[in-house]
Amino acid sequence: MPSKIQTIVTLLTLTACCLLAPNSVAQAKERPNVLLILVDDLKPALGCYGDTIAKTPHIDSLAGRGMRFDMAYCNQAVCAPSRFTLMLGSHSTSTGLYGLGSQLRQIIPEAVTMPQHFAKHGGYRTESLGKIFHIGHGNHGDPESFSVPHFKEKVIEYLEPDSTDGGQLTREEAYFTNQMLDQIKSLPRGAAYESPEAKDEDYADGRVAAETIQRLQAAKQRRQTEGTPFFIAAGFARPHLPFSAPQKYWDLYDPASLPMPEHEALPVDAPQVAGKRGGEISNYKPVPTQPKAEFSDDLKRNLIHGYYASVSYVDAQIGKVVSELDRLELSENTIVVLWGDHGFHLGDLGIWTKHTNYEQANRIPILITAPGVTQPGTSTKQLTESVDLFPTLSELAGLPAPTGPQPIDGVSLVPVLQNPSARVREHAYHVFPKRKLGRAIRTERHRLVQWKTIGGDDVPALELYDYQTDPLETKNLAVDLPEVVKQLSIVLEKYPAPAARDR
Ligand SMILES: [Ca+2]
Repeated sequence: MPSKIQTIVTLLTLTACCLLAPNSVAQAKERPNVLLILVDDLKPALGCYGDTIAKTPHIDSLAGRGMRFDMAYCNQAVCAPSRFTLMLGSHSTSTGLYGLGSQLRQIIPEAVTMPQHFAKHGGYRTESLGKIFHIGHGNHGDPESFSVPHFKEKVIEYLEPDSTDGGQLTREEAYFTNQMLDQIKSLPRGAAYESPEAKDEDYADGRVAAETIQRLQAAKQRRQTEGTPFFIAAGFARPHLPFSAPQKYWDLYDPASLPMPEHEALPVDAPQVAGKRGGEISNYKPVPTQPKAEFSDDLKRNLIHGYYASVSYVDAQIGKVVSELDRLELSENTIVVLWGDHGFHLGDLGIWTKHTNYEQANRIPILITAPGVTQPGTSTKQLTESVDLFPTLSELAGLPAPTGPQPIDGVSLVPVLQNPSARVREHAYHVFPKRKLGRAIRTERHRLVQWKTIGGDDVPALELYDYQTDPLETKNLAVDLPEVVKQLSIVLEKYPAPAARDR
């Protein structure tokens, strides 16, 4: 038996160790858990964002617990680069990670991603399920980021034999499973949508929700017995194409009352490089394969219906996960974030999917509930970027701010979480690389896009939109409003020269 003095000395030593080691693993028992919910291709087509069509009761309820960000933007409107910006806190122009096939560890071998930062500085056990880092197009995810092997699930998935011409490997399935990448066009196209009588778990997102629930249960046990906080990233694939969702979610909508695109022409006087026709959508049947072909009204309506049905399907899966968090009494010490990796064009400007610098492809939902920090049912119009989540969550968890080695472009949103009027950004910055790189500055009122070859001396092509007078981006006003162009160009000039594409 130790003497009383020995016990007191031991206790004092332990206390001193804790006091001398702020932000250390020793404090892990006090740290909040993190549940990061990532949703593929989710624009703010949600009831909580004022969409009167969307049936999204569970995400709406999640929004009611904390703060909704009304002017949140992704940093690049396509899966892989957008997810890198989130996980690194770095713009793609800072890293060169612009492509679906860009390899993080080849370009920045020692990068410290958000979950790595949480494990290293906070003693977190970090887990990932479903679509987190992009897998496909030559990418294999980032196993280094997590404490345990990734729970991998499908992105492209069909149950109906007709959707795959009787079970053949289709183009997008091949892309997302890293098969036949140099022969994609020789493969048949899969269906753009299907609506079988099926259970939630018959598709990937239902299985990701079920596994996340298991992981939460195990994490609760671990927290109780070992004190280990968790960082769980759960990634859902819908509403990414194909719109494969059980029939019951399609039945939530009356196709006749769905909103059809209001304005289907590209903006007047916009540079050709900025627009988009064909691309990803053309890899699905029955979409016309000619890039300039018109879509029938039926096709447009089915695609819009499929998007909303997929959003409702995902909403139900997220509801199950959040409800389990409550049942396990974890909500009071778990930060919950919902993030869409980029927006989505549903025929507006005649564009489908993403890959542009326009509003619909770049505005995203961000919901943050931080126990003890956010107030229920709050919202903010402060401009926000994906890169901000890494420093924000680090600060909320009492961890040091991220320092790289990758360049950190994000700023902490904690002041905004405490006060929705607090200002941490004057604008949001996002980019999209095509033949030229388009770099955009979005303020509350305007968006300037400058299209220029990386490292080239070509005269930049400019776009300017005024969302107060022209919310649908019908006309490029760059020539009409030279003073605004000048002012926003000065802002853009302050950014570092963009990293090369072929790094
Ligand atoms: Ca995506």
